Amino acid sequence: MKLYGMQQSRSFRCLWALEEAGIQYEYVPVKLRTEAEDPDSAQNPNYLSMNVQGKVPTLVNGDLVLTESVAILYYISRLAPESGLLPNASMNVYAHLDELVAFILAELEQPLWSKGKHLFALPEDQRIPQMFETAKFEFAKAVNALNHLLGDNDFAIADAFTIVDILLAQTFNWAIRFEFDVPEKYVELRNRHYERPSAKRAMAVIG
Ligand SMILES: N[C@@H](CCC(=O)N[C@@H](CS)C(=O)NCC(=O)O)C(=O)O
Repeated sequence: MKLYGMQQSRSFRCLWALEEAGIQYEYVPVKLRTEAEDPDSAQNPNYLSMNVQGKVPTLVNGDLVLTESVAILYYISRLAPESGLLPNASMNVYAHLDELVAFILAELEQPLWSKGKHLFALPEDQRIPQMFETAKFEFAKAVNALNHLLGDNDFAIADAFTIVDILLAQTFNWAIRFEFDVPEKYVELRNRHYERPSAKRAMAVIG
């Protein structure tokens, strides 16, 4: 299995899950915003044939090619059910897990990526720096909603570490790097989960 990725990107969540699941893999670094002639570029035709948007991450396992980080997280979890990354739980617990995954992507991550796009990812003539304040406002609203969705446990779902904890920790790490206002309890959440040996191994791989 190969994971194509890049530092400081959503690739980390997939690497972390691979390490947590104990699955053998090869990590292939990809470069963004370099010329298509560069064989390591996400714009190189070989890479574009796997990931039409020229984004990271991409997971390849035999004939299977996945280009959405959350689909990759679910796939890894199902390959290694003993990891508990997806718990053996009731319908209601699963419904809550799916709700949190959707919320993290659609509400919590969205303002972070909006800021990233308008800071560096979009072509310069498409960037609107005035939206940074809007992103801050939206992030604060999402954090407030999250306070109501999460309990007071060490883990988001039941009593064990799952893909939701990976997503939360990485999303708050991203928010801290992008200088959003992150309440202390979510800084602590990030710190606690990033102390896991699997996170440290993934960090060492991604560089
Ligand atoms: N929905 C995708 C988003 C992938 C994505 O946007 N990746 C960013 C890095 S975190 C990227 O490759 N950006 C390159 C670009 O926008 O040019 C996922 O979750 O995997």
